[in-house]
Amino acid sequence: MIIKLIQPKMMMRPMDTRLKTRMAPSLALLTIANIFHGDHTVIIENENIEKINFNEVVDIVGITVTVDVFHRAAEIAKVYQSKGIPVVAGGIHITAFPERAKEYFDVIAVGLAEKTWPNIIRDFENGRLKKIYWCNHEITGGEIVSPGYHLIDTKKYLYCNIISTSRGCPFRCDFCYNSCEAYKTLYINRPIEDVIADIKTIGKKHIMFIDDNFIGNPKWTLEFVRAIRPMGIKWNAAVSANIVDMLDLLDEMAISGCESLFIGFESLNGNAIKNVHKNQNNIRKYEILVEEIHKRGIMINASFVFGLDDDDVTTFQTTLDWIVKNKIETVTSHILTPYPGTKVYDEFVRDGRITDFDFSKYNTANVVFKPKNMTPEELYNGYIWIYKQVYSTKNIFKRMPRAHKQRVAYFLFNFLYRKFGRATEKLCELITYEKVGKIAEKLSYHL
Ligand code: B12
Ligand code: SF4
Repeated sequence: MIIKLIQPKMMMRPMDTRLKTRMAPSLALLTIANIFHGDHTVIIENENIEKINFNEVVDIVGITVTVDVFHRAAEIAKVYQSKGIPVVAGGIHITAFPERAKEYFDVIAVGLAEKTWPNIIRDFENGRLKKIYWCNHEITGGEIVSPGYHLIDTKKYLYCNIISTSRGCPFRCDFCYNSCEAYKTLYINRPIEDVIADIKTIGKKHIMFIDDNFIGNPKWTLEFVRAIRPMGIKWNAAVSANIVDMLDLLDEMAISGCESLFIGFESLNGNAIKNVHKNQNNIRKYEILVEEIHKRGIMINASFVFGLDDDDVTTFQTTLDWIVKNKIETVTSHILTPYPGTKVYDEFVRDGRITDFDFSKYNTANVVFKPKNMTPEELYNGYIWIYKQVYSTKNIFKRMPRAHKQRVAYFLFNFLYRKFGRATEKLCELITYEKVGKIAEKLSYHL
């Protein structure tokens, strides 16, 4: 059988370049491709990189869907359906909000493909495809399938050393997909030996763990970082802010090669944090958290969300001052976005606050709801303003890390990726994304 797996074109934000769309391959599709270990012919197409070849002969199509690409996924499905080829949609958005998807796709796969895809393919072969397949999360970490890393065309990407060590998150922040019904009970770690096997397959000295929360199960994390320490790799991951209460774990993470941590600070306002039930964040400990991480030679990518009900126009300046004062190495900001299926979405729908139901705008760079203490324009302008301020030359120098060994990575990311991304994009087109990624990796992590 010939199976085609598609990642639709993502919706870029005003500050994005092709460096973002070429950043990494889709682990979801590589995982699905590996479920049958070569029993079928699998073609993976990433629309961010190449045009979809609608003329290729295929038996069934699978599309991975995040909210921003829902509309595009439906368009792609229509073309295949007109040729009589069934289309299966799965992924985070489909899992969080399956109802609306039913009318656009032949099959809806809710949850992890490890539990739905084998049944879908079996039923398709027997001519008995159902409308909806569920993975009810009775799945163990050991059942998670390793992505088919051998299938990646590495020339096309900046970075391919990505590993997922878990699924889900133990927390349920109101704006996150983890607050959706289908994810409420999902949090699993993979067996340590499976993750180590992935590191060996990738065979590189720098790895990015792309879990929602690398310390969701601190006991697992401690055991894991102790196990990878002898491998001598360097790594980055995302963790929740309560790591401030786990300094021993942070010590072990630093010793095992941790270079940088992504943390959802979200807001400097305690009420805002409380109102979205981000209970693991204690704003009174934010500065200690930053200090403890920096003290261990680890850089921080701080994530903030703007437009929470306690935010107003002063929030942007306050946040910028804090970022610069605390020498935060990189910042990711978002406009609050009511992802369908989340608690925030349900509340906003109930209160009539959603102003735009066009999901292609749900990429955290558009105001799609009525903010409480700002106009939509003030929120949008503040979001653009803080990005420009954080990445102004003056503030890049002000935020420069004290440790000399971190400065190359710091300047490469801040200047080449963020500030002059368009020039870097041109260089990538000339000498390939892979080469630019490799040079940056070598220089940044002294590999
Ligand atoms: C890595 C990552 C990226 C990379 C993407 C690299 C790539 N080529 O895919 C980059 C940095 C480029 C990126 C960009 C964006 N991202 Co992003 N990203 C992630 C992250 C951290 C990991 C994704 C991943 O690989 N997971 C591991 C895989 C194996 O898990 P999975 O995708 O869930 O797949 C499993 C199941 O869902 C299912 N499945 C998935 N697809 C399919 C398809 C079929 C047919 C079937 C049967 C099953 C199935 O089976 C898979 C195997 O178990 C997630 C958070 C997360 N936990 O997933 C956010 C996440 C997916 N991103 C998100 C967002 C919002 C974005 C952006 C819009 C951000 C922005 N402001 O620009 C953009 C554009 C998104 C896009 N269209 O791709 C949201 C999506 C929210 C939503 N409701 O849809 C997430 C969930 C983050 C969050 N917590 O809010 N992202
Ligand atoms: S800690 Fe992060 S990943 Fe976990 S529920 Fe909250 S926002 Fe989502």
